[in-house]
Formats: sequence, C-alpha cells, structure tokens
Amino acid sequence: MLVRTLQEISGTEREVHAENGNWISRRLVLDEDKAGFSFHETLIKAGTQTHIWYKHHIEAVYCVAGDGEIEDLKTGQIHPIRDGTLYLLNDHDEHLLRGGSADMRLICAFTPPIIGREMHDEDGAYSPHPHQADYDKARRA
Ligand code: 9YT
Repeated sequence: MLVRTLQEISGTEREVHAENGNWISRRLVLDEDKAGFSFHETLIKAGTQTHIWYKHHIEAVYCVAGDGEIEDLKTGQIHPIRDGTLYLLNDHDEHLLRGGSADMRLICAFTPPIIGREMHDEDGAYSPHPHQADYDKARRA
C-alpha cells in the first residue's frame, strides 16, 4: 500500500507548472508507482484557455471545485464543467479547456501512466509511454 499527501509532493519533482501559467499538476501516482495509470490533481487557473490533444493517452477528469468549460474541437460542442462533472477523453479528443470565474480543481487519471514531468508539446500532447503498444493493445485500441 502507498499513502501520500498533496502536502508531501508540493514543491517537489511531482509538481509541474505549465510554462504559460495556465495550470499546475500535482502527480500523486506516476508510472514508477506501478499502478498502470497515473493520478493527478490539476488546478486550472480562472480565465485561462488551454489547447489539449492527448494523442497517446486516455484521460478521465473529475471536477471537485471551481468552474469552466470544455470545447470539443471536432463537434464544436461546449460543455460546462463544475463540481461533480466528469469528462473522459476516450477518443484522443482535441479540445479547448477554459477556466471560468474560479480556479478549477480537477482529479485526473491517465493511461498509459505519465512518467514524470511531461509537459504539453506544441499540439497539446504528452509523449508516448515507452510501452505504448502494450497499453494500446490492453484497451483494444
Ligand atoms: C485537464 C488537463 O489535462 N489539464 C492539463 C494537465 C494534466 N491534467 C496533468 O498533467 O495533470
């Protein structure tokens, strides 16, 4: 069993700040923890917009505080996000994530797991996992 608090990882390698200041990711569970997924708390700053397109990962995102919206760039649909809203990026969905009037606190799970200090590339993606093909096969992608 592993028990870890946000306080313990705050200010360490497991806390990643977006270069543009739009978000902070606190990576509570990483690849090295051998869970098969990674588990993060992400703060999305109010009033920001971030282009995201996880080409190699599936992400589940559950909002526990604040407000914002997600725009699906394939369909043009805009969905409000608030405490109790989940979205699942199960089709490598390209989207815009917007912070609303109060910072959003999001609980996020990634498969394949994030390894460490991944940052979005110019397309809004993270690099593939070293065993990407195994993870794709496991979810019959
Ligand atoms: C919701 C989202 O994907 N935000 C970007 C940061 C990401 N959640 C992370 O690396 O924790």
